[in-house]
Amino acid sequence: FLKEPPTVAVVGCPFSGGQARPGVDLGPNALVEFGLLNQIKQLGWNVSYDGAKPFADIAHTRHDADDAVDPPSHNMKNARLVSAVCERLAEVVGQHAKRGELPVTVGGDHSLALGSIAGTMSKHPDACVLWIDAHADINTPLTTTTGNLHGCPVSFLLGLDGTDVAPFNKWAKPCLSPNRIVYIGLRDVDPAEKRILRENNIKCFTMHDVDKYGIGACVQKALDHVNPERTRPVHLSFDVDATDPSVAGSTGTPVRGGLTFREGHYICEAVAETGCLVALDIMEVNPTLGDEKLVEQTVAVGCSLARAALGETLL
Ligand code: 6HN
Ligand code: MN
Ligand code: MN
Ligand code: MN
Repeated sequence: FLKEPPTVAVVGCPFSGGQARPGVDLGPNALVEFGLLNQIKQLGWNVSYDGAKPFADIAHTRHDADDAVDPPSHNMKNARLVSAVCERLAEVVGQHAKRGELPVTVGGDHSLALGSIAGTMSKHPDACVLWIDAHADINTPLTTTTGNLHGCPVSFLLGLDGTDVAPFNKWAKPCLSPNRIVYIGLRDVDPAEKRILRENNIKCFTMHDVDKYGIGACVQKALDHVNPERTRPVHLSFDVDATDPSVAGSTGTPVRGGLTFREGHYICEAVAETGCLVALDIMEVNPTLGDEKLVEQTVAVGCSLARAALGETLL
């Protein structure tokens, strides 16, 4: 799916408007300062990076958007801001993909995956999505109880009831079908999300399944579901809160009982082995949460998950 020589386009997205806690916008710079670009180069990729860009002209890209500038609509907070950033991110990711590059979107909060996946789909309409997360992020504007759009991107990608609303419907067309997305790591799913997952027959490997079958079987079954012949392009969207808070605790919505360090990396390694990866997201690293040691550990895990997905092997 990619062009030779292979290029990774790191897309830094310093955005926190999809949730309430400041600091997740500092994620991209923290990973880059930790050496992400050189680490990817050392795996044999060409690397391009344009710096961490706000991706929208709208007055501010902070979490504390002014309700007068961006009034809540349908209970969604910062909807105009999130929509504008994701629309632009979709264009940028789509442009990189069309050049035969592999976009690695570094967040920033997980609302950004609406943009990154829309961008992937503009080049690879047959792509499938692996969503690695403690959360399902499939609330709609009608079901969200927090109003935080990082809990909603999947519903827009699928075009679920209630997502055909301004400002998103100006640009965000449904581009993914429910049988082309699979979850691993779930353990904090809202009641309405459980209903949506059930009604749409969406395949999920919760932490219960990881415990029961082991991560190896879960990843194999997940890939068999969305990509049975291993011929479809894969977009891997990794929310670092999928891992246990003891692994990557500097994140806004940590949930105990998560993936171990190895389980998280195994998922990335197994996706790399398929040779089908066309895009990667590393999301929700917040370098302002937790003590210095926890922050460094979380940033390091963000980088090593990316390396594993991009082909780093243990031997
Ligand atoms: N994330 N289900 C909750 C909500 O606000 O809708 C939590 C979402 C978390 C989102 O971690 O990317
Ligand atoms: Mn606000
Ligand atoms: Mn998420
Ligand atoms: Mn999450």
